[in-house]
Amino acid sequence: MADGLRCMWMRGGTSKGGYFLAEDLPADPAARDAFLLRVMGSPDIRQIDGMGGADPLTSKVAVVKRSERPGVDVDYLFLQVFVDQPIVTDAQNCGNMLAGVGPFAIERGLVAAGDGETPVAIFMENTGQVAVARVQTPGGRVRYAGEARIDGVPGCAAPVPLEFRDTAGSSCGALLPTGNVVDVIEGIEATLIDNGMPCVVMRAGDLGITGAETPEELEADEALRARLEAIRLKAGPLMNLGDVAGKSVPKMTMVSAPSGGGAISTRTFIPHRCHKTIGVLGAVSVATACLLDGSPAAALAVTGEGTERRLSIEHPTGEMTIIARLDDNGTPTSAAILRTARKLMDGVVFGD
Ligand code: NQM
Repeated sequence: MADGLRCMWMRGGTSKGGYFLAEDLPADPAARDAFLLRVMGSPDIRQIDGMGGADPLTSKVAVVKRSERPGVDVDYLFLQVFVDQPIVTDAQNCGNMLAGVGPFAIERGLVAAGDGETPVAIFMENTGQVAVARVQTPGGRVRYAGEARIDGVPGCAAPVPLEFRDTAGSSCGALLPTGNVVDVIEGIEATLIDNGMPCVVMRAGDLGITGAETPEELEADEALRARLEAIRLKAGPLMNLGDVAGKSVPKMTMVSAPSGGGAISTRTFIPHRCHKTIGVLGAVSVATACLLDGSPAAALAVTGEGTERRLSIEHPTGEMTIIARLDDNGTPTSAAILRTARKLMDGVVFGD
């Protein structure tokens, strides 16, 4: 690998990282992970000797290959490269990096571009579900420039709408892995939920915060962080995730009443750093918790009526709107979200 490996660096939603074809990476997972740690410059809180941006949101990898599954174009494996520990984990999915997968697959010739818009059906290997991305391809080429805006990213770009189906129980086996809408852990009422991302959803007020604090203020609160980690380590086994000490799930979301006209306000630890926004599938899971009668989130949320709900999930730098469809029993059946992506670099990356 002294000559480096082919790689595209992209922003996907509010995340950023390396996109690789599976065939370009070592087939042996241990060799692959050692290479990716070197590429990112981990473990090191500054990632000074690598491409990582010293933040879990910019230390991410997408591995893509042509799919052999019927009706699916490509398979996408997400890998989180820890910043400060020598860990590469596939224990979570990432709906933000997902936004770059469709454009990347078209650029690498895995999917033929139509003239105008190209739907790309993506099997998410981490959780075993399919998402459909619609990529702008005027004249048969990916267009990154456009007029869509997402909070957490300056400026605007071409829209990449993503639609998720059947995300319930993606990693935990059931939407509510304990069978309960509310569990009490360390004295705190929580909804343990997985609608695409395992999340522990708690009232901010129960943890002694207002829910309006900045991520920096929350990260500086050592007592809060210790309490969240104690809850998380107990929630992991209850959520069928086993020992989560070295895993990036479950995410820890503290909710409060909306303050900007949305459905709910959130602050999320992912799980040790506080997210500047919120993860895509994390937002889908939190939105779903808001729709469950009797949950701590439902008591605070403004969720509207009908079988199609637009739930604006407020976060520290804006909001993320989830469009949820519900069946006649009020059970969410699909979720859609708008993202954007941008190609930043295409070349060769070194990990020796
Ligand atoms: O929840 C951060 C992100 C994510 C994951 C995280 C994500 C998702 O913002 O689908 O996108 O929670 O680790 O990229």
